[in-house]
Amino acid sequence: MLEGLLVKINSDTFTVKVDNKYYDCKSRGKLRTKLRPLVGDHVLVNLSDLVIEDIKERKNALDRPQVANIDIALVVTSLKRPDLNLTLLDKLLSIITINKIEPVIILTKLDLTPKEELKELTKIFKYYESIGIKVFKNDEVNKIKKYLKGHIVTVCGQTGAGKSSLINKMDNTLNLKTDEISLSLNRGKHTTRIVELFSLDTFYIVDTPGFSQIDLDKYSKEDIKNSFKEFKNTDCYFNDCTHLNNTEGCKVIPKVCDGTILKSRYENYEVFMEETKK
Ligand SMILES: Nc1nc2c(ncn2[C@@H]2O[C@H](COP(=O)(O)OP(=O)(O)O)[C@@H](O)[C@H]2O)c(=O)[nH]1
Ligand SMILES: [Mg+2]
Ligand SMILES: [Zn+2]
Repeated sequence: MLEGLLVKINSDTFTVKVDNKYYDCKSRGKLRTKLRPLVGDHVLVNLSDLVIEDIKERKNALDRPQVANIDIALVVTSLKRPDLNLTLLDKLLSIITINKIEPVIILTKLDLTPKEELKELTKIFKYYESIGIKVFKNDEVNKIKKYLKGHIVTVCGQTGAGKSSLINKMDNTLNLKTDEISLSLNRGKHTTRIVELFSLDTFYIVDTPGFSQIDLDKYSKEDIKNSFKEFKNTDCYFNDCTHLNNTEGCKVIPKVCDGTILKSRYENYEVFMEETKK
């Protein structure tokens, strides 16, 4: 048996890359009921009968898109059409962080944004950089590619944000469809979902149709709290402090008041804590 990387799933055909060759395989029925192989999985394949025999332990697994072992998630963030949505951005950053994936913000549609507005937005994104999140503009293709070297990457963000366009810019031989009809319009229709990791020169990337609604109810309040990394630097001494409702002695709330912590981040935190499971 050989180890390979599962790079594509089309219904029940699993394409596995072994030593730079691609094999279309089936998955063992027994294994499939236990754990369905995901794109990004390191699998053991039997090349004589083209069957996936086993899945190696995963570092992480996401629902949307259905992928495993992702190192970096590019949060493709449109400033206009669709307009910047800081709540969605913060929610994606939290979910990605909870899943032990590094989030990277990619800004799009700067060309559609008036100059004065861009100035204000620049301040906001400086804040994200200050809390340790990389921020690129979508025209910084070479810088982005350099940063992704050696990693398995996914994109996420709203439909129409410019995810497929970005991947096309990174490899113009891919020709991914852009401007696809919003997924919600297709609801009800049965469409085959293909998930594929594209192999670029030095990294792998998966495209997704995007989404605008995500639930936090499978995450705990503790998960959400820990995903706001900037709260950890405030030495709020109370380990069980929720940083909510003017908790006495809280070291986070004063930093929101004095502007050290971005107000919209804190407001989103309050919303997310309400949305998590009880
Ligand atoms: N003006 C402008 N249009 C963009 C930019 N990025 C993407 N688009 C356009 O936005 C639309 C949606 O892009 P697409 O890549 O399909 O978005 P996706 O749904 O996130 O994959 C397409 O018409 C793109 O040409 C950008 O930076 N500026
Ligand atoms: Mg797309
Ligand atoms: Zn606190």
